[in-house]
Amino acid sequence: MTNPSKQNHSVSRHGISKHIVIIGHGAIGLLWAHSLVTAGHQVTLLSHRDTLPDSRQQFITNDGKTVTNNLTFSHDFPEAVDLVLVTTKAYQVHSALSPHLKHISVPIILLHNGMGAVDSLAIDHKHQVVLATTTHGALKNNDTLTHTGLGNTIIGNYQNTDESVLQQWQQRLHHALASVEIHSNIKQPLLLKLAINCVINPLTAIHQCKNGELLNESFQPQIDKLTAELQQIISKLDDDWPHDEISLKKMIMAVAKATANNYSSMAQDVKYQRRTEIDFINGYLISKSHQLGINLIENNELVATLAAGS
Ligand code: KPL
Repeated sequence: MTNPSKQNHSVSRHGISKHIVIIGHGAIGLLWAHSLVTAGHQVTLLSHRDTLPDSRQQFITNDGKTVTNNLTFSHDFPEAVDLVLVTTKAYQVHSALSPHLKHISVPIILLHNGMGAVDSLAIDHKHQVVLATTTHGALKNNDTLTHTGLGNTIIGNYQNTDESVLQQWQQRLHHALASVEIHSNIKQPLLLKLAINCVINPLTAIHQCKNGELLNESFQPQIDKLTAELQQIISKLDDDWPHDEISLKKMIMAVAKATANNYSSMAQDVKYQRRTEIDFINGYLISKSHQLGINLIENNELVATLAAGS
């Protein structure tokens, strides 16, 4: 896709301006779009909506400033692109990216909750694929995006991305929306986020409660059993998994505490009767458990309870 002759060589605050295509204009896609545009980059937000969103979009920064940015929404994949950032829901990654995949020769970053979406893509050895996870909080309301919580984004090579290329993107992305770090074994932070989501998301969705309510004593026996199962399977999926049951539970409860006033994405999906990402969260580990001959009783029960309620 990169066509050097057509590249925009204007200078951003931190070097040459790049053209980034963002697929998925939910809260996290818009957060990156506003942040990258503010840092001087060119951004195209790919949309499949019949009516494209208004280009005038409000951005309320984490320190409370309101900025209006002109964002470019398009139905068509542009030419002369330097990076593709995919921020759709996990179950949309395949349909959103597949039509463009064969034309893309620049790095693709997949940033979504859950795991396994990359397995459904027809990527070949030429594709440079980076996986990412973030803890930033953002809320989308009509044409206003509020950056509700500062966080951290971790990126790592999944296939074929040179270390130097990864480092250049880490720096550009970090300047736009700090912090961004590289992890040499991206599977590890993804599995940790997955474990956190396997507990917080379905429980808050079933009970329609805020994340912080999971700190209540009444939830602890179920969270303990879930954590034991998660530890059992994840330690088999990553040879260098650094956690034990106790430290894993601490990490999960720390996120519940840090996001105590939030409704998880899954609690909101259930409330608004939208499809959830359960297949890519607990469902991902359940499918791995079949391959490994492990029975994830608690996780299966959560999935069944959610399905029964929908
Ligand atoms: O990622 C999240 C989600 O809601 O999907 C957590 C970490 C649970 C924060 O709400």
